[in-house]
Amino acid sequence: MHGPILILGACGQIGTELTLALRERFGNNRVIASDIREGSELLMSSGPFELLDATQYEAMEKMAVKYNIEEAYLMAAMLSAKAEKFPDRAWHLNINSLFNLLNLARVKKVKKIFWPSSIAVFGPKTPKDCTPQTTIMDPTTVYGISKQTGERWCSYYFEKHGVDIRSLRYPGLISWRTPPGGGTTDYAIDIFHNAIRGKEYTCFLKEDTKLPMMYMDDAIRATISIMECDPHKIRERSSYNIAAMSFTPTELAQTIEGHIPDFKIKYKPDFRQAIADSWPNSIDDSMAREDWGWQYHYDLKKTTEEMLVNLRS
Ligand code: AKB
Repeated sequence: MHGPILILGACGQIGTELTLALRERFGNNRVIASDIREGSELLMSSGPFELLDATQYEAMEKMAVKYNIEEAYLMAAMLSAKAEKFPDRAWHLNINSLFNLLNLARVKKVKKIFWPSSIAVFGPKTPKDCTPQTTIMDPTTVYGISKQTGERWCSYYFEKHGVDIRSLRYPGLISWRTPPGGGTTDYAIDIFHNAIRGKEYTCFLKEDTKLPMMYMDDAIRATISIMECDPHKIRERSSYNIAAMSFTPTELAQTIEGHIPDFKIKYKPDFRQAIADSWPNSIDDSMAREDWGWQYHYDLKKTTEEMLVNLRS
């Protein structure tokens, strides 16, 4: 039987879906959700919940001991657009929460940990197309700098302290259950909410801005799959590139128009354009495929269908 699992930042976009998926897989009571605020009705009613600030080491340690936690997922983070507005808060949250979890694993209070990185670790000098696993990384955003630093710490704790850390560089994630907040790729979700309400959408990125994206079900499957992988197969202890699809706002709008012919979009780029321009167009995930069998299931067409069906119901 699987030991108890702790989710830190369980009420956010990824945390909510991950908690629900793990509860379905291992049983509701084996997955302890925690966050600094309460989450959706479904999350709160489906299993244990604890108020917990991931930047507080003692509180995290107390929780690990209370539930005899075996593995923990740290999903609390401030995303790219918001982090540009609050650099100090972003650094504090993104780095100290990771440090706490790494230290908790170092003293063996948890056995295995997951921490998400992002395509934001790359920057303007990184090759844009089919960005390799190992390449130039010169992030120009607060969020990207925190993720790149985090990756180095993950690798360090694995090498020096034998911490069993697993990590993925998520692209923009598209989901319908929980709203995103503060990201640059959020347009790819907002657009669906406007489309189903028959509203014109004003996109904050330029029409030809191509970014790597993934449907949430694929991201959750990738996360669970790397956590279940035999440790000897994991060659990369900083973070793995993973990929599914890449598209521009125009391509997404055209796919939506295939279902909602009178859907309208206009473009009014803001400060998020500079963030998007510094990120890759597409990602080479061959190492994840080779090491632990990663393969996406959802392309743009299938993602669009799923988003429209679920948001309508
Ligand atoms: C963001 O837009 O900040 C995130 C990310 C790509 O990590 N979705």
